[in-house]
Amino acid sequence: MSDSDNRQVIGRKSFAAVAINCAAKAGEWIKTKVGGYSTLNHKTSHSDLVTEVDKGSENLIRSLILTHFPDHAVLGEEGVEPGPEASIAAINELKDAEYLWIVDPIDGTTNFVHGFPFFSVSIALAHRGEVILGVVYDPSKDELFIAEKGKGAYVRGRRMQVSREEKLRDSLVATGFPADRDGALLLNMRQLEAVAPRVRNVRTAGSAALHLAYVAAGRLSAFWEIGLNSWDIAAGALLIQESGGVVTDLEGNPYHLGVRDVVASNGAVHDELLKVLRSASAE
Ligand code: 2AM
Ligand code: CA
Repeated sequence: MSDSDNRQVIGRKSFAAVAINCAAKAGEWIKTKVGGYSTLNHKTSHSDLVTEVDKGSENLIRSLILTHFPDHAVLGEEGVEPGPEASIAAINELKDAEYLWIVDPIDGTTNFVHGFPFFSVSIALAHRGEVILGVVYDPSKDELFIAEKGKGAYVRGRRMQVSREEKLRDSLVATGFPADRDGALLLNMRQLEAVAPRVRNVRTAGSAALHLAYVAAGRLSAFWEIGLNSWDIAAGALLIQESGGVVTDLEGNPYHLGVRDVVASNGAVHDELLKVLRSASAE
């Protein structure tokens, strides 16, 4: 490596430092806007919301990333047309980029709009299709969850470990109610009907990224949701993998950037949960 290359590397911030900076800055700003947003628009349905704060947060994150890494690609929720087709096309187009940042500027916009303090900023970095860095920041609790591939996952400076439940009957499980009321929501209701009697209890708090972070931290045994987008899942999936858990699609295939129907768990209850979910899909 030449001297000039060396100087560049030394002067560069690490990927993790940039991700933390982006999530913290955006999160703190979002928190000041709870109850104070001015424009509320609907995307695919009456329950699929977006505000100017989602867009401002994404702009802030995008410009910070590109300041440090002008050659990297950035995929953000607000840069993609609403609806599953555009989301699938966007990730397909970008997934093989050398470096791709995948950003959800507010995950849990409905909660943000209602002042329910469970929303997050989710930022992942993929290298040729593999997630190598994930940050989920919860500004309401000032909790930052971070994982780097092969280096573990941390919250508040402590290494995270998934929970130890071995059976669904001892498990606290979360799901999310999809915005697609005529399709995904109906299947989700059948799944809920199958899962609820078999677990200790079910939670549905409204931010997929934060639910995934909670599985990583051992606060939830498992989480599933259907019809999600890459930016809801990418960072949280790495948090779980680096905390000893398992992330798959509904069929049990390992997580990849194209997964939309996600099942995530501590590993021990994974097969049991998949079986129950499959029985509901088959009905
Ligand atoms: P969002 O707030 O970034 O939109 C709630 O069940 C979870 O589903 C949240 O993570 C939310 O992310 C996501 N979500 C909401 N509407 C959605 C839609 N139309 N398609 C996919 N995911 C959606
Ligand atoms: Ca969002």
